Amino acid sequence: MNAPSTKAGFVALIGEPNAGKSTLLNRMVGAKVSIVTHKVQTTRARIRGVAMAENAQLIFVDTPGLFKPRRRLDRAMVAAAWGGAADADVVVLMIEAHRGMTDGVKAIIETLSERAGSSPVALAINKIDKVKSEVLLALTKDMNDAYPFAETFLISAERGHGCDTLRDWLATQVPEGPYLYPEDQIADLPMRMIAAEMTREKLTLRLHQELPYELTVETENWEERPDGTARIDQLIYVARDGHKGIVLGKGGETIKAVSKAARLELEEFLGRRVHLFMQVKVRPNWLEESERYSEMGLDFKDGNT
Ligand SMILES: Nc1nc2c(ncn2[C@@H]2O[C@H](COP(=O)(O)OP(=O)(O)OP(=O)(O)O)[C@@H](O)[C@H]2O)c(=O)[nH]1
Ligand SMILES: [Mg+2]
Repeated sequence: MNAPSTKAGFVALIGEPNAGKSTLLNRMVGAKVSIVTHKVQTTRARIRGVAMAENAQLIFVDTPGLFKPRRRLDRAMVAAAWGGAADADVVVLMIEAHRGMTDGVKAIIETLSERAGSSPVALAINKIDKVKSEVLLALTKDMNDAYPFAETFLISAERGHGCDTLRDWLATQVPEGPYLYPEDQIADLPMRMIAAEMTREKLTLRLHQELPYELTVETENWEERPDGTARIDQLIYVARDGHKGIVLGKGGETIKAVSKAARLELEEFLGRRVHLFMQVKVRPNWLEESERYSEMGLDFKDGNT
């Protein structure tokens, strides 16, 4: 008897910032590998998460949101997102049910067929928990009139509605072939980067206005200790003097709270104790330094185009 055949392929999740791409990736993987906030432009680089659907291995590629870039970092993020779509076996365009066909969505559709090449593109209308079903019917029609989607799914990435159906369909779309990752692997991202992202999420949730967009977090050192704990040192780069004080907070209360929240999440992820240390550094030019981009997993040159 022949061994049951396996399938494996890449599924790119693209869409406007805040569409719920990272939430969907985490749901599909069954663990939090990509950070989520209520703010736009949370994800900065491509993040891969691995999910199994019976005999198919789906490698979900979370991407930064697509928007009109202004700065070098924006351009590198948008290039990374489109690059994810170009490399994928299947593309899922996520939009928000309550926002509908925004100008941003229209702009994505304009270049979508060129970018996706011959890969099928599915539409996932997310956040259906926020609208009435009549809205969904009309939106499904309008979107399919605007683009020949292979299939449309109505989902709530947060609550899980429709996600199994989407996953099962995606499994039918990836090519036959051996698994690309060990079956127990859930992410393809170095732990030091996951740890830095967790801290950046906590900072983004606490800091206001532009500040989250003007900082970056790097894990400088990771030391495994004989007692089974880990000592992790992180650097938070801010662009302005004034920002340092805001990140620290009165009497250091902001950084303390951020550090505690990040540590708890990291301990849960790793299943062991962590000693987390953070330092804030003012580096006015970090947004123009190629090393910062490679640490984030972005291509510095992409920011030039
Ligand atoms: N009501 C509702 N909220 C959702 C749903 N899915 C995601 N969200 C929320 O939408 C916000 C954005 O979610 P993310 O997953 O960070 O969105 P994203 O597309 O990855 O955003 P960027 O990384 O900025 O491009 C978060 O506050 C989520 O909790 C959903 O199905 N329903
Ligand atoms: Mg995201």
